[in-house]
Amino acid sequence: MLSKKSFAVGVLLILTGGLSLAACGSTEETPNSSPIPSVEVLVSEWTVQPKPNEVKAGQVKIFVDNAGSDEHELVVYRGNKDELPLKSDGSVDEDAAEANIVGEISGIRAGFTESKTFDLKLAGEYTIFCNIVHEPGMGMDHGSDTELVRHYQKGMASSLTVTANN
Ligand SMILES: [Cu+2]
Repeated sequence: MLSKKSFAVGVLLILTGGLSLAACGSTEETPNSSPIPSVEVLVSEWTVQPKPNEVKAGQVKIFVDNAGSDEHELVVYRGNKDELPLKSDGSVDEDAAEANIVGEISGIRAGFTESKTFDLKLAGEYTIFCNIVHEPGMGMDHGSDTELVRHYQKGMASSLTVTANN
């Protein structure tokens, strides 16, 4: 599909572009350069792993490191995983969840790290997840048009605990 094709082109560019291009994925910012607390989240197929998984309430900078081979995103939701409204297809209903969605980092390409500062001012349980839905890859010839890959259903969700700041 298109994403596989563009991924292949991206790999070619990196291979032909030399070290300077290959290095631009994750080294431009480090968690320690920021005075506010940060959480580093490793995403890949099909996991979301925050480190640490507990942080104090307030401004929090979240770095998402895509170690997989697929594009991913990270949606930050205030509430338990059990409370997430789902669509009938098993993906998260982001419209229904909107009031409790703090924000998201979208379009994180394979091999890249993206970061954003979120206002996690309310203590409690948060759920961070990837809600990308796409067609199966070219290699999966047993797939059909209706067998879409739903990253959330594959297991791309994890909890992040925000503790009171006092
Ligand atoms: Cu994903």
